[in-house]
Amino acid sequence: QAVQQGPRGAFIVFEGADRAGKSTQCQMLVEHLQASGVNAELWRFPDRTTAIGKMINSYLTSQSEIDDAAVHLLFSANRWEKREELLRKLASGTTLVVDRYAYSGVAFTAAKGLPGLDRAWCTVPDAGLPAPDVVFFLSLTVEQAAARGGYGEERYEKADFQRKVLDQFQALRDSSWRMIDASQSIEDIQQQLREQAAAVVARCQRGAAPLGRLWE
Ligand code: NYM
Ligand code: MG
Repeated sequence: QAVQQGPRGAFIVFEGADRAGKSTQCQMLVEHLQASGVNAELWRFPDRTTAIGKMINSYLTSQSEIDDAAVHLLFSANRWEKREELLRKLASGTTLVVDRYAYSGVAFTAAKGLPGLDRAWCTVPDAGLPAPDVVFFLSLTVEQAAARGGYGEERYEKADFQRKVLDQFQALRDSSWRMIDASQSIEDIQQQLREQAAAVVARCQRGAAPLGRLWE
């Protein structure tokens, strides 16, 4: 466990189905935080740069087939392998804005509806990971996503599957979640995120919020 000296950074996660605008909003939020003098970094899961991440990338781009349970564990392992660095960054005062986390991990696998791979099973590998201080859930229906030009070419980017993913996300909501209507303009969404993020960053700086653990 990293020793904390001085105020810790905030652990901010973005979740949502594909095409909700998470990457755009994350990028804008990090730039805004940095411009306001907050030490902040943009992270994303899956982190496709590691050895495990490369296996995940090959699966998502359909260059390889991996057993559904096995690939679920790879997505989780990809978070565990970044845990130490994540804790170190937060302890040293860096705020992390993270594009997807374990909620995506559970929602996408559970949406497959496979026997044995229900939501309860899916949460087990991620239990005990650092819990985010806040989860911004960018909420967009499949119809709204389609109206935006639809999905890309990667595995999972199909309307029927995304509907099931949204159902799974609903069941994973907890008190850390803030629901954001992602059908608003980019600027309006960003404004709300900035206000809410500022409050979370301030709370962490005051030391008023110990970092929790996920699903324990
Ligand atoms: N995804 C993401 C999972 O299936 N499990 C996970 O644990 C995570 C973090 O990967 N369709 C899925 C959701 C996305 C895909 O994510 C790639 P992105 O943000 O499009 O690179
Ligand atoms: Mg995507």
